[in-house]
Amino acid sequence: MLKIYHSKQSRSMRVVWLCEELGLPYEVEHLAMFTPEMKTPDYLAIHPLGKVPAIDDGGFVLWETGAIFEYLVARYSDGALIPPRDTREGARAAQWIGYGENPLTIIMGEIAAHGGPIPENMKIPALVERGETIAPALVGVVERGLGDRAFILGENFSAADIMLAFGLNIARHLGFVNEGTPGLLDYCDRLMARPASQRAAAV
Ligand SMILES: N[C@@H](CCC(=O)N[C@@H](CS)C(=O)NCC(=O)O)C(=O)O
Repeated sequence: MLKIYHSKQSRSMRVVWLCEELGLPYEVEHLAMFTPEMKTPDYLAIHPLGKVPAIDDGGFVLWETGAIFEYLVARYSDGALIPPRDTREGARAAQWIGYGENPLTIIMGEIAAHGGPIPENMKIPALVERGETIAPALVGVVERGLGDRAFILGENFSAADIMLAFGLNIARHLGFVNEGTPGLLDYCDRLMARPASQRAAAV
């Protein structure tokens, strides 16, 4: 069975959510964030930087959320959730899947982590300062991309929405998604109300 290396409330939630949307059976190995258990030789053999997510699919190990998404959808879905790569819609999905990680989640994650839970000796205050300067523009890109549509690709939910939701939720927690961005507030609520995202959040 597909194994997902996962830390609660981390990026790996997106992989669990995708599997829930696909109805794909999986098992989870939990790793505690910012602890030595993520940096053991055994786990570094799975993910070379000792991060999550990573998957092990019958001995095939893969890391990087975007690559995991493409692999799981190509292998286990009927094409739902990521349109074919050789179509414009597929290229647009790749654009938002990429953007959902870098810069959106990278920058929001840096502000949240370096302004909060990481150990003091790992904190870099300049990352918080830089992130707070560019965060409104990063969120604005998604707001304009979404427009008045239900999902980022249009009327249909896709894996790109999962990728964006994670970064936007951190942005919301940090106050960059707020009453001044009502379309994004509704978008976040719509995504987090999906039964699959709620099941994933509980894993
Ligand atoms: N671009 C990578 C980022 C992976 C990443 O930074 N994961 C975080 C979880 S939110 C992590 O494992 N951090 C622990 C650490 O850096 O030690 C991906 O999307 O898979």
